[in-house]
Amino acid sequence: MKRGVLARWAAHLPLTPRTPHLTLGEGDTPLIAAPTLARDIGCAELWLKFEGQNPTGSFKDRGMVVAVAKAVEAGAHSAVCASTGNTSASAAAYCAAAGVRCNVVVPEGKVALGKLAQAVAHGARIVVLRGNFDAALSRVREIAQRTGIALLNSVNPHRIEGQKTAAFEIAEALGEVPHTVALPVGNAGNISAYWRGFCELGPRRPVMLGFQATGAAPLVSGAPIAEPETIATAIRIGNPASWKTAVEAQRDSGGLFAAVTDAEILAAYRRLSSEAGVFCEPASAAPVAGLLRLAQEKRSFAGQTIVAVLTGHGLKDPQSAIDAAAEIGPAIADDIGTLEAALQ
Ligand code: AN7
Repeated sequence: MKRGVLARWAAHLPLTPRTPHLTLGEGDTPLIAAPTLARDIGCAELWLKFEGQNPTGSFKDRGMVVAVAKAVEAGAHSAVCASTGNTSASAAAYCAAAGVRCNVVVPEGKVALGKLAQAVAHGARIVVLRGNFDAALSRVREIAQRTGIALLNSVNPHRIEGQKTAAFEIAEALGEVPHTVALPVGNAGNISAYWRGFCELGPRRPVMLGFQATGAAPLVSGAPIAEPETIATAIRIGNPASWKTAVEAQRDSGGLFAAVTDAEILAAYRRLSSEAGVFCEPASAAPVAGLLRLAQEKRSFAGQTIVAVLTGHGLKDPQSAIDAAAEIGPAIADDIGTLEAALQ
């Protein structure tokens, strides 16, 4: 079978004979069953679309492979993005593979360690900005416009084109379109991309549910948030660039935006890893937290097939996992009796 988003979905992507055949093996991520969560949500089936299994550990790879390939096709030698972490890790990896210089601008102090490690490892130039993601994005948009350097954020339409392929995979794997799709929403590119994918597939479309963190929920309040705050640093975004298309997805699908607290996100994060065996990063637990909340508020999902999109891998943010767990005890003596007692 053909590997990678460009090869598999060529007919649905804006490729030409001059587009390089770039791939790191992205896409084809699994749908994983989560029966205990499905029971509590009250649906027939809950499937976790685990995008953490992409090459750099997040959904960004689907769009990045298209954006970087198109940038190379257009003759770019360098690229830039603003990022809460995953975009920079993905951009750095695909630029490395394509021989493009990568520059990433990240908000000070709010990027999970694994993501920063990836950007460093792949040789990106990292600029730390005294400001949040929204400030970083507005600066790099201006720089890209002024200099012509390739912009790799999801305001680049090729990113959305690549990310829509996840919708194709879901429909293919289930043999039908699910009733409901739930996603975490930050800059709102991904929910826009899924909606585009489902619209291209045909008239049967899912209800789109977008979940934000309470401290960073502009799509819920209806106005930008100047100082977004959440433990889910990936979605610590106050003024989503794809606001308009995200609202269209919500409205045209009969869906909704809702906010979940950091405590609800962490509870869902722990249940996903300890009950479903799927280790995602905190932001990715937001849709599961949201579905559990809606079920508690008596919204009925009876008989439904639901897909929750788990956007990034838990290893991206090991500190959150350690902080969320019971304390690990001190080292014990290397002695069989002591060990046996410790394991009782
Ligand atoms: C794990 O990397 O914005 O609503 O700069 O990393 O399409 O922005 C990350 C976003 C959800 C939100 N889950 O997706 C970045 C960045 C994870 C993420 C989102 C992000 P969008």
